[in-house]
Amino acid sequence: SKTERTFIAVKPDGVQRGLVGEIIRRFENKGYKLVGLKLLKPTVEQAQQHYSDLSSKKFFGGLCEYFSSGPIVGMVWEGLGVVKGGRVLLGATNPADSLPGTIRGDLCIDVGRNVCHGSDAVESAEKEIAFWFPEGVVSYNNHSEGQIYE
Ligand code: DAT
Ligand code: MG
Repeated sequence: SKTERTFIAVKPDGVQRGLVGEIIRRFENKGYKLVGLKLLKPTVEQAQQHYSDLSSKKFFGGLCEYFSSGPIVGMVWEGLGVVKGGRVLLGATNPADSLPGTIRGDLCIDVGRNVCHGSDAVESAEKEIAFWFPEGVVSYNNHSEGQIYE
């Protein structure tokens, strides 16, 4: 449905490298609707919770250290198929495999510094949105909706 939502984050490397606007631009240009946005510095505990599914991986410690090393921009985007479509905009997890035209394919090199996060399923998106936006998201009418959807 048009109200499907996903959690997208610009990771600390993306913020430090000045890529926030570039990443937001790609979601805006696609036609997705921004319903949540905040700059925050995750604690290590928040990073561990966010990535809890990966706690058995050997890179988990480094991943959580990196994710909590500086501010991130957390966002909630809404639109038809936005969870899968958001992952398409991000590109493959490892930038070595991400196609040109994707955020990771165009903007980064190392899997451990891949500039952005995107929920991988509707269910995990709901969990991540509740975790990072416990206060809820913003409700408003998008004046372009009739131009984006038939
Ligand atoms: P994604 O971010 O595409 O959902 P993931 O959930 O499998 O990928 O992993 C989360 C993050 O962990 C990923 O963005 C970068 C890091 N990561 C994944 N695999 C890694 C690896 N083999 N070595 C180092 N970091 C890795
Ligand atoms: Mg993931």
